[in-house]
Amino acid sequence: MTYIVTGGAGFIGSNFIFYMRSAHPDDRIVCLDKLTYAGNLSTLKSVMDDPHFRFVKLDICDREGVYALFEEEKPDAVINFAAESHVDRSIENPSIFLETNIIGTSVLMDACRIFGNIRYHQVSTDEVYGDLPLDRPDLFFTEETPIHTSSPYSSSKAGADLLVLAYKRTYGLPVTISRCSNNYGPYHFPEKLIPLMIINCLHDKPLPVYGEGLNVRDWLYVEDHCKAIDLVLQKGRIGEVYNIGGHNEMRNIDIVRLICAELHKPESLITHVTDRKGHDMRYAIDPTKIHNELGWLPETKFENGIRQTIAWYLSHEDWWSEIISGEYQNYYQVMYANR
Ligand code: NAD
Ligand code: TDX
Repeated sequence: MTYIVTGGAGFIGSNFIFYMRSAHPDDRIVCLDKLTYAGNLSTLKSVMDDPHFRFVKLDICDREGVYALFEEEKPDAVINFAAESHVDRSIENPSIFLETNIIGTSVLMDACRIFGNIRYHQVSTDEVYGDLPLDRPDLFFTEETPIHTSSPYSSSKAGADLLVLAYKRTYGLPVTISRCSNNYGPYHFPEKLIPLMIINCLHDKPLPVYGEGLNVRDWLYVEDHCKAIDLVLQKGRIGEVYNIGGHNEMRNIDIVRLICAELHKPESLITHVTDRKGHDMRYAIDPTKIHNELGWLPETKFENGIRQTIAWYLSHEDWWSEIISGEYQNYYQVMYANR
């Protein structure tokens, strides 16, 4: 099998490539990535010389380039991780989110149609369901929960999901969609909550918690997500959506306190800053469908996963110090100064 994995130089895509190389060593992976600010070639250095791996720098919106790659590689399946993925950036500049997340998805699916009805998997998010109230812990997102988005990011992901289902109905493209909750683990870009707090803690810098920090996210270790996608790819029913999540709901403030405790830093570093616009209150996935149909269950307990993740950041300073030394400083200044 040859898989085209888009966005493989980012957080989840790279972890997926590592997982697939070890779970299916005979399969070939072609990673297509534009290398935006969020993509890092250094992340992929352990597979760069692997004969079953190829890296191609390409924008998923570049129709000519994408078609040429499909013609050359004749992939059996495409797994689309490529996206603009940060909610805060989408609030500042929505247009690139529409370009990459919607137009890019359509270009990839057109290539799948034209070059032989190729199997297509869309990596989506629980954010397409909007949010749940804090006072209804009995409510969860199922695959039947209506789409009800809050941010330009989640709206662009929802738009892409609708397009994926339309390509199935209109053209008979063999598609699946997975909608996962918040991931954490190695190679998570330091603009996101967990790595940002770990790195700020290590520098004794303020820990900027939006609002009161009572918002709840349902955290899943990235490798559990990768295993779920592999299962959907191998055994999922065509045209179906699968929710992925591990029933691990945590308040932001508790995550930040836990990071302080693990790193032996004082909670006085915590600084409450202006809340995110349109901030979703609670995400919580009901993973019954993927469990019943495909036998998936999360394997990593949060208490172990977060310790492993913190240990990873401690031992990979070379990876993140390079990232935060460049353009990231401007980003941080714009997003957090005077907040
Ligand atoms: P990320 O921002 O870390 O990585 C995105 C990757 O896509 C980068 O390597 C970037 O260079 C690449 N990319 C961006 N635009 C591109 C383009 N036009 N053409 C080609 N490549 C491009 O994102 P992530 O956190 O790894 O998320 C991957 C996918 O999973 C996204 O689709 C996201 O919506 C989804 N998702 C993420 C989470 C999470 O918690 N991080 C949860 C659920 C779903
Ligand atoms: O500095 C911060 N302070 C803070 O309080 C940051 C960066 C975040 N937060 C809060 C906002 C959220 O409630 O932490 C929570 C998590 O924030 P993010 O890490 O930005 O993730 P989130 O907005 O929940 O979205 C993530 O999960 C779903 C991914 O970035 C998306 O790509 C995915 O679809």
